Amino acid sequence: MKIKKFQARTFSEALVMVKQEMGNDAVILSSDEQSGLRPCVEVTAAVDYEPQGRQGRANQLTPGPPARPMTADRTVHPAAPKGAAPSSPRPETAAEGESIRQLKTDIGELKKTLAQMRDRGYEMTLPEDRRKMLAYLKKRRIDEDLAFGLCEKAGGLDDMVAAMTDHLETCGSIGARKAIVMIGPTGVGKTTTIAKLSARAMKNGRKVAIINLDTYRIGAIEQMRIYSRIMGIPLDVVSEIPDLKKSFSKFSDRDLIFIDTTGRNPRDAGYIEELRGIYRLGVPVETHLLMSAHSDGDFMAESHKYYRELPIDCIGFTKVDEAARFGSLYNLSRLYRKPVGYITTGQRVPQDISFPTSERLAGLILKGGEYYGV
Ligand SMILES: Nc1nc2c(ncn2[C@@H]2O[C@H](COP(=O)(O)OP(=O)(O)OP(=O)(O)O)[C@@H](O)[C@H]2O)c(=O)[nH]1
Ligand SMILES: [Mg+2]
Repeated sequence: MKIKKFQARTFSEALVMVKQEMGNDAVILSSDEQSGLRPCVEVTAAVDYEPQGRQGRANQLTPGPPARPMTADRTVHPAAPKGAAPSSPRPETAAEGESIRQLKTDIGELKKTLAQMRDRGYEMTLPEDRRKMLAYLKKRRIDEDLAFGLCEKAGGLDDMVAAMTDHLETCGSIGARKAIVMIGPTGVGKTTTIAKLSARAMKNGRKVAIINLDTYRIGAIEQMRIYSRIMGIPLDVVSEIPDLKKSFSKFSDRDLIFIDTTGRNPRDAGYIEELRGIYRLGVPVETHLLMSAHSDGDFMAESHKYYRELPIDCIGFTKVDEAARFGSLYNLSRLYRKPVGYITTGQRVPQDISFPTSERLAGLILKGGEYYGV
């Protein structure tokens, strides 16, 4: 076990130093705040040191003849020709095999316990009021790392709203480019949001058109046909990305063209590559990624791996009215480092959409739906 003291200006800085030097498995043993002319924090951390990685450590702990590599027992056939392996190991006895399995289970348990201790250890380094704040943030589903950053600077709830306001960026306006493509997982509300945004744009005197890009050929265009008919907006349906160009020419007299895409699982092979084709057409396109505020946090974070390959300009959060916690809005806008364009708060077209300031957004995330009126 390696034990070391770290000194830094803040706990976060000290924790970053611990992580950098000792890795994620480090455990905080103690912490101390030192006042004076140069106030600082001192954190003592420990790590169960593993110079050769997991396998190396398992070998060290394995009973039996010294330096007998466990992997050789499994990978070298007893009948292998001489010289095929560095040494010819004797087969593992049943009792040895059982004790190795037991040791592996114990090590797994130990690692889990260490990880829990580490998380609790980080928390324990905080003064009481900040610990309460951290619990408040976690309850609102704000990612732990971000929560640490927030409660380090903030004294009370209003300070936290102010700190979060500084971190959150919102779009001043949308539709700066001629075309807006709406992407996002299935059923998040892409078509409905386009209807809402189109209605607003028309109210502001802009001439709008809609293209339904149905490359998956699921034929789900009826909903959009109805919206376009009611609002008197021309609609084109395209099933191959290169054909988009023809639609763009057709709508050359329009100020704004919305492109509705078919919802797909971002993990689907080829989906993101297919969307990339849009940007090769040489038409100025603004990309809006829609995410449902009540989606599973893990799925949202995982889908970032795929969507980040696209030139996203802003994020729209839908179904805010159905969410109980709003931490994902903060987590995702920080993860993508993109501004929030709008939030949608219901099924009604066109009214259930709003364009909050960073401060109102921070209020929603930290104080809840009642504060925002949803
Ligand atoms: N509660 C609530 N429902 C919404 C909101 N936005 C959309 N919906 C509903 O969500 C459902 C799916 O909306 P769509 O607009 O069809 O979603 P989509 O992303 O176009 O779906 P796919 O094209 O199938 O991927 C519909 O029943 C919408 O009325 C919202 O802000 N709040
Ligand atoms: Mg749709």
